[in-house]
Amino acid sequence: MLEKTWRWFGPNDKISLDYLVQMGVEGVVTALHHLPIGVVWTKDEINKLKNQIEAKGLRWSVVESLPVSEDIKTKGKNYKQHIENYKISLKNLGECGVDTVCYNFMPVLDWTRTELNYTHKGGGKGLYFHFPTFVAFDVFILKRENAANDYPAEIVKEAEEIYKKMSQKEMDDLVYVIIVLTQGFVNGVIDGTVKDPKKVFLDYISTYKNIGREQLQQNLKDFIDEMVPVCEEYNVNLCIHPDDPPYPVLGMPRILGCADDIRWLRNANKSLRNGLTFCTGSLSGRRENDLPAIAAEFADAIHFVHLRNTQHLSDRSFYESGHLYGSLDMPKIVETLLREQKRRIAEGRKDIRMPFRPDHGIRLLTDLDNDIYNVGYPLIGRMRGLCEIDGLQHGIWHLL
Ligand code: DNO
Repeated sequence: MLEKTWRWFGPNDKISLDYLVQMGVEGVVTALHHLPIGVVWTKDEINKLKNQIEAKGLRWSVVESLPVSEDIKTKGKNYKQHIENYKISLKNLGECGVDTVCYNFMPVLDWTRTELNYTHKGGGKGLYFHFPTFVAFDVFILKRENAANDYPAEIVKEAEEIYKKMSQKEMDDLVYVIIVLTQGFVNGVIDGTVKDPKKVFLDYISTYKNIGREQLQQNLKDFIDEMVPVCEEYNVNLCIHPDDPPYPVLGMPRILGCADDIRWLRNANKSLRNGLTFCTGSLSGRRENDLPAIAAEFADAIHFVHLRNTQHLSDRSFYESGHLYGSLDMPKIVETLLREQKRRIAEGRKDIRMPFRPDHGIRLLTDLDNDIYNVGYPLIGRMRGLCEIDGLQHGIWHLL
């Protein structure tokens, strides 16, 4: 069965490793969160964290993330240095026995949501992406040049209505949610202390002025081609996280959002080290994506799994609907992954753990009492997801 993992944000996380043990977690998903993007992860630092995890009888299952700097994505001024540093970090991780490394190649922003307190039945609260509100942010609040041309006229109109009704505080909050709050703890480029986040953000966006889809693909391919030989030598599996949402935003390209994109990725470098984080929630942002089919087609290159469900709404809007229930066929997805695991076992492959983590969670019960958890990562809501998926996988495994 898929290894049960949990995203843990390091020693300052309010959810302790002891809690993880109580919940039946097997593997920890974490990173050296205290280090700035682009520096070398030394063996000392890696082992310090690894020893803490192992002292509790857990395994450091996946690195999420070893962040790829903007200079690597854009081939900026520190490109060469950052590529070298990334290689050394991979080598060090491999030598310390940490063999699965997640990263993403999204320009400037990592994941994007417009609201953090979408209210569910009975008062649980979760994350929401309201497309017209995002357009209002882009066109009317950020005022990115020519942004309106990127959207259908009726959506821009709806966005304008939303904007006109917003107070200054609501606008500031939206900026903070999109640029800072959902980013900081996952290695965002803009920290909460900058005076004018909108201005800094627009400056970052402008670095992509001359980088279209093909150029970004080329930069990703160059990055992968540099890393794969190191991964082969030190036994590390790289797994790119899909774009969330999985289409271009804010005038910048996004290149990992659908089956065609993943086909491109796998063809760009055929080594299995060039693998995928199969994130159901991210890929579900394009409703035409057939998640079980994507899982089946790329099964052999899936090194890490994020499971959560989504409820599609009109246009491109959606809310996060927990783990089992929603628009996605979670049993079918889990069945596909378990079949792949059986296949790997039969083939004698070594990478049979196939770690999954319950991705995000609705804030439930005591999660609502305070704001001590990172956005999207509450205790009870995620534990519910862990249990639901684990029950599901036990049932399916029994029947396979
Ligand atoms: C959000 C996460 C992402 C993810 C990175 C991986 O909740 O899924 O921030 O960790 O994109 O590099």
